[in-house]
Amino acid sequence: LRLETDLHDAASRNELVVHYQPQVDAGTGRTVAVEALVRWQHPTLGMVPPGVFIPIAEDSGAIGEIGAHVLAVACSTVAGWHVGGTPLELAVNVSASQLHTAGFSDFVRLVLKQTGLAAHRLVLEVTESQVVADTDALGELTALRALGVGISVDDFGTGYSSLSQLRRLPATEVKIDQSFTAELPGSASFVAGIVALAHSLDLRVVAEGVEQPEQLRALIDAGCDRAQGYLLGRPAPAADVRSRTDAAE
Ligand code: G
Ligand code: G
Ligand code: MN
Ligand code: NA
Repeated sequence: LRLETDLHDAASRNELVVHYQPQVDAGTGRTVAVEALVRWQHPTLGMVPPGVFIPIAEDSGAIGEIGAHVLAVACSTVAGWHVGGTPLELAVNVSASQLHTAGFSDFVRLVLKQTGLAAHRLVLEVTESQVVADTDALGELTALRALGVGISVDDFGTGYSSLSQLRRLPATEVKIDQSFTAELPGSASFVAGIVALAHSLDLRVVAEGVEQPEQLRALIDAGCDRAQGYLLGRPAPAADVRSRTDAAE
């Protein structure tokens, strides 16, 4: 209950910190995107991880304000980032409850306009199980897609969605869940099957949780497009990531 009360003020008190984790192109090894991952610097409890407070924020309704804050901060931070002259893309996690907020896609359009981040550089990550059977969420995702924003299916393969449900999602990308990556280089044919399925639906494939060189090798061999994980870079504050991107050129 304490956390829930404090959460409502976390954004306005500047206690939310956004970290960024690189996503690299499987072919070139170059960083092409970053995923924004929020942390909560609580005044007395210290760093509270999102796995703890995001579910509480979803239940209490604080997720609307927190999500809006993360999106605005991440877009304005990443707008000027580029590697080798190519602007970086930005992935931001979005809860289904945010998609239910009236005017969410209008808010996204406003943030893009105010920060100067082109719509095609933004990818919103949604969890398959949260949105797949949710008509209102699907409608909002379609509106976002129409803006030019990418839609990524996070934790892909861990839900129980049917393929026909997945085909109805206006998605542009899937993220192979880290539980599958962890089994590599075993299960390589299973992952290759996921990649082939996603490509047949014209979806880009990002693998999460890449920790070992053998896993990266197996993912490249499986035709995966992008990779993300501790091997390629841990989530870090903006200043650290920035020094590894355009300043490093
Ligand atoms: O960074 P970490 O691995 O601890 O993230 C744990 C979970 O929190 C992940 O499932 C991630 O999707 C979620 N998460 C991180 N940042 C955000 C955010 O800004 N909004 C939402 N809705 N979820 C987030
Ligand atoms: O669910 P989502 O994909 O949004 O969350 C990503 C989570 O995975 C974050 O909490 C992030 O800190 C974590 N993460 C990122 N890379 C790795 C990795 O290589 N290994 C593990 N175990 N976790 C990772
Ligand atoms: Mn994610
Ligand atoms: Na994930």
